[in-house]
Amino acid sequence: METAALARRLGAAVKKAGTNKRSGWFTSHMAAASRAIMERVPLVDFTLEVRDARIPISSAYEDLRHFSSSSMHIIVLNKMDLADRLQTQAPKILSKDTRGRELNKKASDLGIKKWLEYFGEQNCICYGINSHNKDNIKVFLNFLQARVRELNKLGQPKHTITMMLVGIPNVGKSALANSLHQIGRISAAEKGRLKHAIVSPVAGETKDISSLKIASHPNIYVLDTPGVLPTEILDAEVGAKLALTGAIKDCLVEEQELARYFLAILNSSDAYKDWKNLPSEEVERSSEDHKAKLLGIHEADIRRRKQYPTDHTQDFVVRSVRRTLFETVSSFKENLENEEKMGKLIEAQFVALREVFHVPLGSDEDGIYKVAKKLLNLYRTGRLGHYTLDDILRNGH
Ligand SMILES: Nc1nc2c(ncn2[C@@H]2O[C@H](COP(=O)(O)OP(=O)(O)OP(=O)(O)O)[C@@H](O)[C@H]2O)c(=O)[nH]1
Ligand SMILES: [Mg+2]
Repeated sequence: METAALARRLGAAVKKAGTNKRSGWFTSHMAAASRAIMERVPLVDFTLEVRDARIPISSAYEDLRHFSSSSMHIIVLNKMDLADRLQTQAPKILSKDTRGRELNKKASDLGIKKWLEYFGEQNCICYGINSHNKDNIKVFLNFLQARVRELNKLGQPKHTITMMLVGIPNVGKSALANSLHQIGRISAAEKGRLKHAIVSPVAGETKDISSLKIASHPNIYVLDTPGVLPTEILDAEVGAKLALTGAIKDCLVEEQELARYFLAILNSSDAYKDWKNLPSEEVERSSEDHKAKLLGIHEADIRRRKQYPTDHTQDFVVRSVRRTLFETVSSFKENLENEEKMGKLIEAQFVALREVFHVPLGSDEDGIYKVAKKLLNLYRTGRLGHYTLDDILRNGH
């Protein structure tokens, strides 16, 4: 199938980029960070392994594979808002402690979802969150404090607890550290300046280990660490998924290839079917003009509004992209299981999207690159559907 073929091609590019000593993704900096992290594992009270909820298996932190079923190791599936909602849902606890059974049952009663169940079956403590959601973070903080109370019951109570956030690049470790720090400190009514870990959509932004306080009585600190990838990514499909979700810098693979891979995923999914009843562009434009007139907005203002990009224009673009993707896939009558046919549809989509994104007719390569970048940006911010790219059945072990 075309999706698999594109994944293999992309995965091969990822593998090749990794082995390049000067410009690859496994830098000497990453090697040093990996050593520093592993030295700290025995010293901290908990390790929170942050993974990307869109790829719960492919985003594992290799060095910690053997620790994952320890009660001091918690797998945090972050970016739940971007993953398939039918597979991962609101945060629910699956714990293997003495109360684990009860929590497990409660979770499955609520229809909780296959990934959390999967990790529960592997005897792993797993938690799903969206680091940008305050309510999520509050519940997660309570969960962490409950783990600390449990730990303190086991031995001499500790007044200072450390939790180290580890993970591959770009999974949201720093964003999570900041949210826990902001919310934890506010609820503890502590004064003093808030710290800020650098958060960036580009992988590999955190360079050093830093500590942020997230609770008092007992004092709990999280350590934010740089993202680390394995020295080699042997599985091409894993490499492709890491590149698409942003764990590997885009400049190391081609954006065009990433966008093609995304389109193949979208075309083989059901997500686009939700965009069936979007109003046509003409209807949308005339209703906008009508609204503006009712509000007494002058014609010249309407023109000016259309000229400058605002959030409103952005929404308009998102709807046009969705409409275009829906129309191109649903009117395509050939077999998408066939690699060549899928390729044909994807190229037609690039042409159609060029118009939607107003990419001027320049050189073909440049135009495709611009469309690819814009499309990837919309996908990565969750505006073109929610996809979980890993599969339990195929990867289950
Ligand atoms: N939609 C969504 N985006 C998130 C979430 N958490 C983090 N992000 C975004 O993901 C990107 C990466 O976040 P970071 O916190 O810098 O990731 P990191 O793991 O610290 O990355 P490195 O320091 O490079 O290893 C940023 O653009 C964040 O805004 C989330 O739960 N949902
Ligand atoms: Mg970071």
